[in-house]
Amino acid sequence: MTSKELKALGIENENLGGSTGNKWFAKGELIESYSPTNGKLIGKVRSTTKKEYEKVIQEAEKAKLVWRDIPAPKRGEIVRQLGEKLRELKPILGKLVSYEMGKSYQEGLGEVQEMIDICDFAVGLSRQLYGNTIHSERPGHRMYDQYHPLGTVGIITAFNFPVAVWSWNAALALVCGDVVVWKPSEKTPLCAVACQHIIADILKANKLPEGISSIITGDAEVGKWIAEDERIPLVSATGSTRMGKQVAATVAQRLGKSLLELGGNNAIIVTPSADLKMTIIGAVFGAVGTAGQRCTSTRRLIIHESIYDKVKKSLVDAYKQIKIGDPLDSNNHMGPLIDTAAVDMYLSALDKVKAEGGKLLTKGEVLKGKGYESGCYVTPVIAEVENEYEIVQHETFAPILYLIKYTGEVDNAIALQNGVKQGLSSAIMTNSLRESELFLSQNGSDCGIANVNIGTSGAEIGGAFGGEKDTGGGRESGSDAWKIYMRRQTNTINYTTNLPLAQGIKFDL
Ligand code: UN1
Repeated sequence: MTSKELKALGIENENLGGSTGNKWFAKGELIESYSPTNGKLIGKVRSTTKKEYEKVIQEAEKAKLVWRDIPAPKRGEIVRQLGEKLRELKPILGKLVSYEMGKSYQEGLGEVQEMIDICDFAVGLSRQLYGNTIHSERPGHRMYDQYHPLGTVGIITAFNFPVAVWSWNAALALVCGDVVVWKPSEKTPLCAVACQHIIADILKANKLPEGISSIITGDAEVGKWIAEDERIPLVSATGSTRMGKQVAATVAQRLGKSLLELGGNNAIIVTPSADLKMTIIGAVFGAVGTAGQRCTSTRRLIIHESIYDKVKKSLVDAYKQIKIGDPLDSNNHMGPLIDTAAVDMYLSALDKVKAEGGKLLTKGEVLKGKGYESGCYVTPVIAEVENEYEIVQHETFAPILYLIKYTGEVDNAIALQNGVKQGLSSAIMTNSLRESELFLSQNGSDCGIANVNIGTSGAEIGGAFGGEKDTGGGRESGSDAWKIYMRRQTNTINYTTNLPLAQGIKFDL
């Protein structure tokens, strides 16, 4: 990525981190961003100090009074402009995502497409923030519920979707009349700087207060300020279950709301009637796409014993075709892990698989030599395991795919699929209506996302996104996920000259 391309996204060698609108001021410690693709320094960002954080929140407090008073469809117009700008910048922003995070260029573009899609969704939504009307039990009374803006929404995001997750939250929050304060991952700060430049320019061009969109940069400590802050009624956090539990506990202490989108341990059930070609493509993309660093990545394949050996062989053959290298080179399927700490976690997970009795079907190693200088490239692994292994129960953010055999009916496979703490995404490959309906029923998958004849990753923004159990229970993006960004109010109006009481209570003076 050239410095000219970076400049077009507002990125300099050294960037002032935290900003409200286009005012960049953070002067804390330097965060250096290295590309996992080649180990080169891309740029530096200053982290936000506590004093600067205060300034951000004060700006947000001022801006929210103006923003909530602007009609929702007019707020939608601002989000429409954001979507337009993203369309224009898609090739270059997609490239930055790929370069700073390490996912393939195609997936970088796909991530920016998710941003565009959520903007389109939010624009339509800005005319559909509906409440219900309710028939009152009292004569001459009318009841309805309506949704009002919440105020300031804190957004904490992870490195693996360094731009899209912000947009899922920000696009909805903005049409809902909220202002947003974003703490991006310290591993991908430049993607955040680029997004903030885009939205800040739009706010400026429309003469809107800068505090409508802010970023604060830094580590978990900065995230904690958001979680503790009573001026932030909703905190949306994406990341590990460990992080989510800390955020949830802190936010709950002050009775704030949290929207949590945490770890997954996603499985595909492969039944005897599965279309094997579709299964292999879905499983391989799910397991090695984004180098296994999506929260929706396929981590487990639960395969019926009658087709187990066939599926295993096809997978091992497919893995031989996978080209690993610079994600910006379209010949490669898989790029690097985010950093060398992630590589260490991958290696330690493989040791644990072996120690617990698992068998690796492909070699798990760190690649060396030309093109692999960053030390972040690893080979994707297929391992035969038991579902109960401690390591299988754990989400490892790496391209490790576990094969688990099931016998008998599909109920056994569903029990294995549900037999983990996480509950994000799940899938079944089947041509049996009975199996498919059972999987989607109350006795089926316990996940927030349950798919039939597609893989576990690559959800569209139109549906609500999130999961149960250790995944945190939150829902982002489509369907009616917008409701969490607003406060609900029930209104009852009496248009008579009498005051009848509800429940038929008599109270005469
Ligand atoms: C994530 O990994 O945090 O379903 C989000 C998918 C993407 C989003 C993943 N639409 O894989």
